[in-house]
Amino acid sequence: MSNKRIINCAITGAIHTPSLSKYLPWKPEDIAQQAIDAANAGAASVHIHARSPEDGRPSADLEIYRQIVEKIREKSDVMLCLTTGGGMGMTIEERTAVVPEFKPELASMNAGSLNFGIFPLAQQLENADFAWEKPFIEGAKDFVFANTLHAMEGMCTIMRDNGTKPELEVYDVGHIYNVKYLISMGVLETPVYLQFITGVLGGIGGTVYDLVNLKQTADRVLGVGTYNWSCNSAGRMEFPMCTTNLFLGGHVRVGLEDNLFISKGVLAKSNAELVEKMVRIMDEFDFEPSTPEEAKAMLAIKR
Ligand code: KMH
Ligand code: ZN
Repeated sequence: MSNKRIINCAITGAIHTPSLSKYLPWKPEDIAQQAIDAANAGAASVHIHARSPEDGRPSADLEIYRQIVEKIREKSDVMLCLTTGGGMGMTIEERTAVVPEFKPELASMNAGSLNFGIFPLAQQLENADFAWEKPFIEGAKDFVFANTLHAMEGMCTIMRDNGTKPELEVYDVGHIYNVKYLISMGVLETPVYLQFITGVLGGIGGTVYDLVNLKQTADRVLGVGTYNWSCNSAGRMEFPMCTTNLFLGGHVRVGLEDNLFISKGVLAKSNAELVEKMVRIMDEFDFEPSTPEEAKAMLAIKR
């Protein structure tokens, strides 16, 4: 087994809000700069969401994406993984428009529907800087993140037609069966790239048992050798889960989208700081971060 592993860095997301950490980037230039710094620290892929430059609210505005994408592409050869998960309340069309527009190497493709139970975060938003933050997070209690089979087939087709590899966001074992269906429909090509997202209330938990369950289900349902996989976990289990996944043969995702802390009670000052910690852990166990070129070869990205 090679000792090279891909570090994916999820820069800002659409869940954490500005008042939860002053280090969460939300202006386009800050999102781009943190992505460039994360790449310089060892990330081969950066996962990008756009936010309003006025108040940090998740945005589907292609002009904001353009500012971010152009700045990163100017300064770095890191792989771009643009979100098509978007943010709560966006339509599938709004979410997917980034793919034909920017033809990124990777785009997230959420592999099923789920409840998205992030509402407990609202307790930390009593004195939020922006009025939208608390109601937005509270709204998650009555929100289903809808990714129907019809929508997923459509999104995969758009990605296939634009030469973008789907990074398949798998939040639970059932989503692996959805991936099998999408392969059988000819809209996904093997080897597929799975991102096991653990620890979201509504999906699978964030424990080693859950990770092994996902891996074993993928081996059985999709077949060994037909997929590559990475993992991440919401909150404090980010580093334990990523470290475990290295030994299973998988890749890792860190970043402020999933986890705001560098250690117990200490906010990470940047995405690069989280990537640097991952690189240190990898080095301790003789793993090496792959370059973007090596990552493309591993994931069979032709662009
Ligand atoms: N924020 C993650 C839990 C996406 O952008 O498409 C989900 C995510 C999905 O990364
Ligand atoms: Zn995301």
